[in-house]
Amino acid sequence: MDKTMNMQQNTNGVTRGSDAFDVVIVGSGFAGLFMLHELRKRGYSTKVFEAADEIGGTWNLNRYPGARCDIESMQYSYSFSDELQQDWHWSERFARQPEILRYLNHVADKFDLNKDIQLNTRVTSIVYNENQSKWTITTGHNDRVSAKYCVMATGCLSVARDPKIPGLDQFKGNIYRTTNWPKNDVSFIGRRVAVIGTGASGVQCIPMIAKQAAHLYVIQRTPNFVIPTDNKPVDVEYEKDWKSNYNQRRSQMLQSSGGIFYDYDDDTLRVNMTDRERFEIAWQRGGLSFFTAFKSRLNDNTIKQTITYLIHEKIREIVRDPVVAAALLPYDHLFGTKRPCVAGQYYDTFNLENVTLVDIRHTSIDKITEKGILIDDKLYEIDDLVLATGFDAVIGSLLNIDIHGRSKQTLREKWTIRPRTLLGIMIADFPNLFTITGPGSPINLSNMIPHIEENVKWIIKCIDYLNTHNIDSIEAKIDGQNAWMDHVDLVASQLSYSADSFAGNDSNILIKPSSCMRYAGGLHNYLNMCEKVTANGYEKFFLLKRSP
Ligand code: N01
Repeated sequence: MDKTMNMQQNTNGVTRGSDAFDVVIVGSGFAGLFMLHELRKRGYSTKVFEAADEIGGTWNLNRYPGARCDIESMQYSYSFSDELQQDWHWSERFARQPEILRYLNHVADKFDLNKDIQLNTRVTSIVYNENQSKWTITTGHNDRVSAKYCVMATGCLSVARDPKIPGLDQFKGNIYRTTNWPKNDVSFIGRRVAVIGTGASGVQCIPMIAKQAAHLYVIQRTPNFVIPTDNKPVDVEYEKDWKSNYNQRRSQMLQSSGGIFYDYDDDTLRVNMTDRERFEIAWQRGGLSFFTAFKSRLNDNTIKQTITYLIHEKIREIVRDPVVAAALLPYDHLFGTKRPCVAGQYYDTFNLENVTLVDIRHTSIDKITEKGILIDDKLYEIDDLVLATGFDAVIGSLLNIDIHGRSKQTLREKWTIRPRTLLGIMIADFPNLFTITGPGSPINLSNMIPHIEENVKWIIKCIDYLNTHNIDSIEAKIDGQNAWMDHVDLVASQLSYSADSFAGNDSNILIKPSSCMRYAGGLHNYLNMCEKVTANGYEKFFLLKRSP
């Protein structure tokens, strides 16, 4: 239904009315919620569309057993409200998915955000009207609204990727996806289960499923480095310490490469410590702060080789069967050239009698049958199949929407060869459309929450600037965008980051980015560059003045 618009000018000179908004936000995860909060605080009329039946984005959908954040809870949280960070109590050092979702619901309630969020509504198209400098947003219910600005808070990890394995639809048992786990409890007690995929999600659910299943087959194509967690309940002293030093630590996080505060690094560890001693301390402490024990040398391939060697040694120590241990050793990349996984008890799981590792690096799954998985003529009979095969990451959620920019060009056409943005925030030919943690930003190479918060602040500052300077639209310049993506590639190659380590290389990704999608030079450097662009009056962007 095409609704009649009832428009008027607000004090910012922006059109608004019952179906016309200053800003439409797509998505209600960490990014969408904070964006809404900040826009409303400044008086911009804002509407959020959310496809799911609950807020929370990735943290709503990824309910698989063992789902947990690999950044410490005190740091994987909003910094914008001191009252919020003082009041909220995290129960575990690394929060589980249900607690993170409770936190997001608490934030939405506390700041009265729900009233501007429309759930169960998928945005299907977003079309730019050049004459009016406005976007028309259409939903799956055929609602149509307009907005001066669009903010894509669609998340990097929201579109599931099913593997293209013949016969998947023939399987008669249950199929579960880590990317979209059912809300009801799933029991694997007494069941024969297979998990396909050993990425960040797979390695977290495997130890949990192994505790219940009669037998678990782990189908592994590429082994990853899996760092343990020193997860434990948050104790009173630790919490008190964080809550009394939050401001200082949050700003230290922004000055770090990973957006993480660490209370130890290679400077604070003993100077004459051997690499093995450093490694042992880091391994015991676990989590992503593992990196910091070698912080100042991580650009050096020798230390990457040393850490790789020491982790291999650890795996051989933990896993009793030498053949299984050998199959679990990452072989195609050095430590530090791909985001490592974090999970408790991962390698120990392969000592359990009821767990079988099926290594398919030299072969592939022939097909799925009614009864199970056929690999090299051997049928693994199962009752339940868990697909931990990941996401059409970063670009999937954007390309799923029919986005038409200037001259009716579609984003899909623009990104045929590779996704291109300026700073991961704006795209040439798509004026007034912002992407939070878009391709070309650090994405999950840093703590996502400070990254999201800083992107939101940049966008808010930009919209305020446009309004106070009577500017109608902002748009990335093509040469600025190309220069940014060249820089992203250069940094990735300097650090030996593999181009497709995140994008996935499965054949069902329609558009295969040929280069790195993430800025690997560190959150601190990225934010400095964003700040510089703003300070220089939005260099590398076109600013079009409003006609008198
Ligand atoms: O997905 P992935 P994910 N046959 O793409 C395998 C974040 N995250 O959901 O490597 C057999 O990493 C594939 O094998 P290969 C985190 O940012 C964070 O696990 O392509 N196997 C791989 O093993 C992460 O980067 C947290 O050879 C097939 C796996 O499936 C991102 O999410 C927790 C296959 C996919 O791994 C994505 O992680 C969870 C096939 N046909 C996730 N197709 C934390 O904060 C694919 N695979 C802790």
